Amino acid sequence: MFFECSRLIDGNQPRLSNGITVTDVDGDGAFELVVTGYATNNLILKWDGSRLVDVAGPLLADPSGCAVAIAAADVDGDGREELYVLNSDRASGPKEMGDRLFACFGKHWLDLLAQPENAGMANRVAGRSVIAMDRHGHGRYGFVVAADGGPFRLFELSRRGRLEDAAEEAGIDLIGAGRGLLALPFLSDRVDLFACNEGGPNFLFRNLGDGTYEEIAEERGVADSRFAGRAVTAVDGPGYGGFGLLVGAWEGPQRLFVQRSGGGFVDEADPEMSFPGRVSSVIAADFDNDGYEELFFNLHGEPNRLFGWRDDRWQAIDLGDAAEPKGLGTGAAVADIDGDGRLELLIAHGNGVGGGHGAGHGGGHGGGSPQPLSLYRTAANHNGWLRVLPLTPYGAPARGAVVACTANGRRQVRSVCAGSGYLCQMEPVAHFGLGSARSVERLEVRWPDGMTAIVENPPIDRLLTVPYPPE
Ligand SMILES: [Ca+2]
Ligand SMILES: [Ca+2]
Ligand SMILES: [Ca+2]
Ligand SMILES: [Ca+2]
Repeated sequence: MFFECSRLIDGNQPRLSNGITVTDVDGDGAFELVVTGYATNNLILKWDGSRLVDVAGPLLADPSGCAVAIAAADVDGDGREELYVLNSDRASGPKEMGDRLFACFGKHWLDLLAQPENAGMANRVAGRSVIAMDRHGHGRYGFVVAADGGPFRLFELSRRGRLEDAAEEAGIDLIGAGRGLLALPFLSDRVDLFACNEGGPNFLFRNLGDGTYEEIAEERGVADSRFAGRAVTAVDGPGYGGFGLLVGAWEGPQRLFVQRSGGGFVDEADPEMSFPGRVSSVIAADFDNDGYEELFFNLHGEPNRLFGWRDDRWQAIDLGDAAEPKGLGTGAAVADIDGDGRLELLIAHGNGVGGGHGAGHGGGHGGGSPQPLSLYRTAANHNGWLRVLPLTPYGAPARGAVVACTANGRRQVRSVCAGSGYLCQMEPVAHFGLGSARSVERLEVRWPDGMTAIVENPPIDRLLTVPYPPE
C-alpha cells in the first residue's frame, strides 16, 4: 500500500519524537504538521510545494521540553487554533515540568500556562494524552488531559479569560492510568469521550446534553478491566450502527468494538486482528480512496499492521514500505500534505518516557533510541475523493463535527479529528474516498451543538470548506 518518501522531510535527523498534530500554525490557511520532541525540539513541518521544512521558532520549538502529546483547538474563539503540549518528565505520578498552552495573538505566540493570571493551573501530574473537546458545542474548546496517577483534567478558558479546570464540573475527574483518548458524538448527539486506561478499566463518558458526563464503560461493554489499552480511534465499518472503536493494546489483544442497536459494544476483532503486539497507535483512514477505511496499527519494534475491508471482511493487507519492522513507533498521523487528494502517513519514533515504552519504565533525559521520522504515500489511482472541512462559528476547524457522505447510494461517516490514536491528532478534515463513483448525492455535516447543514450534489475531487450556518 505505501511507498516511503521520507526524503521529502528536510533535515530529518534521528530524534525522540512522540505526538503529532495537524493544524494551521502560521495562519496562512494551509495545515502544518507539528511533531513533539522528547528532550529535543518540537518541529513545525510546513509544505513548501516540494518538501516539508521546519519553521518552528524558539518558543514553540521548546527544546528543553519533554513533550509527549499534543493537540490543537480554538480555545478562545478567535478562529485560530491554540496548541496544548503535554510534557512528562516522569512516567507516572508527580512531575516537575509543566505543560504548555501556546496561543497566537497576531503574529506573536505566548504560553498561556506561563502567564501570571494562570498561576496555579500548571499540570504537575505525569500524563500521556491530550485531546480537544467542545463539550457544550459552542465552538470554544477545552483540552482533556489524561493523567497517570491523578484525576483527568479539563482545561477551559473562563469568561474572564483565565484558564480553569472544569473536569470536576464535567464529571470526568476520575483517576486512572490514562492513555489514548477519543472525543466525538458516538453515544449521544453531543461530544462524548472514551479513555483507555492501561491495566485498569477504560472510561466511557456519555455527554448528558449539558456538558456534563456519566461514566458507562461497564454497562456498554468496553470497560475491559485487565486490558492494556493504549490507543483508540473511531471506525466507520460497513453495516455498523454508529462509530466503532478500534483499541490498540500494549502487549495485549487488540479490540474492534462495534456498536449494536441498544448502544452496547461487541468486540469483533478476529484472531488475526486481535493478535497481541506492542501497539503504540492506531489510525482508521481511507488511504487508497476506494470508499472503505483501512485500519493501521503502528507497533513499537515489530512490523506494523494494516487491515482493509476486502470481500466483506477485514483482511490483513500488505503495507509495503510502511511495515518498518525495526521502527520504534510512538505516534502517527494522516494528512493530505501535497493536496493531491490522497492521504500521506507520518510516523514518529523514539523511546522517551511517555512514548512507546510500557508503563512505569521511564528513562528520563538522554535515554531512548532516537530514529528519524518516516513519511509514506500511496500509488496514484482513478478513485474519486472529497475532503470536507467544517468550521466553527468562529472560523476554526470544527473538531468533533461529524460528516456523512452519500455516493452511489452508500453512506460513509467520518468525524473531524479532535484527537485519536495515541498522543496525536489527525488533520481536521473528513476525508472520503469515492471509489468509482463520479458524483456525490449528498453531504450532511453535524456540528458538536447538533446544528446541521446539507450540501446536495457537491463537486468532487476537492477540499470543500463548510462554514457554520448563519442564524
Ligand atoms: Ca499554515
Ligand atoms: Ca484561538
Ligand atoms: Ca480504502
Ligand atoms: Ca497527498
